Amino acid sequence: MNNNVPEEKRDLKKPSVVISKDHPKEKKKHIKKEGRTIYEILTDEINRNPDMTDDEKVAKLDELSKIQEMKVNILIVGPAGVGKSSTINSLFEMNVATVGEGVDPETDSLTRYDLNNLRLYDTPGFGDGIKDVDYAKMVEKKLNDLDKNGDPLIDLVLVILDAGSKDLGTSMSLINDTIIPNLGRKAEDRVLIALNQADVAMKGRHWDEVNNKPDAVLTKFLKDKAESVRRRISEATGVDTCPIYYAAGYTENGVQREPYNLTKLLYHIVHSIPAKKRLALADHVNKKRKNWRYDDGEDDYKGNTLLDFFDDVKGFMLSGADTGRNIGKIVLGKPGELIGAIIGGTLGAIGGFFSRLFG
Ligand SMILES: Nc1nc2c(ncn2[C@@H]2O[C@H](COP(=O)(O)OP(=O)(O)OP(=O)(O)O)[C@@H](O)[C@H]2O)c(=O)[nH]1
Ligand SMILES: [Mg+2]
Repeated sequence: MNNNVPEEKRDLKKPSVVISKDHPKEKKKHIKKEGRTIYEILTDEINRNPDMTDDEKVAKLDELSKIQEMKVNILIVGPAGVGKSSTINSLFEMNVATVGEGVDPETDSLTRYDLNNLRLYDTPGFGDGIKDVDYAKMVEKKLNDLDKNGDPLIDLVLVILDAGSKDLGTSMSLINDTIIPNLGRKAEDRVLIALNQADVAMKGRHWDEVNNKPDAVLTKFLKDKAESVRRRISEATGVDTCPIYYAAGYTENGVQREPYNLTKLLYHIVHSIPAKKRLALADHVNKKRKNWRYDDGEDDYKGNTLLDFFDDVKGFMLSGADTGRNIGKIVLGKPGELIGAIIGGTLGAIGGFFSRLFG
């Protein structure tokens, strides 16, 4: 395969569907729901900043336009029916990834969703319909695609596994024999393993319906599972990953299961993306507040996600001023207030944007 040709110049064999928010219908929805994009807010803030000279403004706007060109590319892989499409739909503001209800793999070839600078590649599930070897080839090819700077195109591979599955053999082979070897050095920075369907991992038992979380028995089961996956990858490849468990949630016959630990999943995704590119995700975080309500409480995932986004904006707007994480630690738990307080004054619009991030 020719790895030296940038993706943009190559014919993608299976881009099949590119659903873009530039489509007039989508655009209307996008603007109505999200208001100004973070890039538009930053442009206004720069133009209005009384403390900057015209030359400084031009330089900052130039820098911003470079940031705006940066794409984040996330490849989502996992077995058939594990909840890849449901996960995309829960995380991001996009009701376009089809969610399967029948027995056939719903997503039958690589599907790319363009949400402005955020590009999500949803794969069909392996195991059914598509042969494991063909699936591995498709993943390998994508991992060897380069962007226009000659860097690897894929910023992050999100591997979704079934938290309840006893046999993870095929998934382990895909991770150990295909994904990690094709990520090169520091593979652990570009792969995230997430165990979905935590709610039904013990066939629906031990799920606390009232508080939408696993009870102590199921929590132990899930932690053991995550640890076992971590160990199997580490032993086979020497790469240390940090598998997490969550539930993407579902709606079925009017019954709704709200997501669990989606906050943790988003935090790990944002944190894995290079700081300069993170803003690409900020515009598309799902605004449904209930999606972000339940997690294991082991950390302030929402606050930390905001700080990660903020780190980026701070670096860009205040170049060098250190108002970051130390202050963050003090006020953590009230991320909206925190961001507003730190940014304050002229950058208030940005604070407002981030305080509304999770609906
Ligand atoms: N109980 C439960 N069901 C889920 C969860 N996430 C997804 N599902 C259900 O699992 C089924 C498959 O979900 P999809 O999102 O279509 O899975 P997929 O991995 O994209 O499937 P393919 O594209 O066919 O490989 C649907 O019925 C979802 O509602 C979850 O966290 N808990
Ligand atoms: Mg799917």
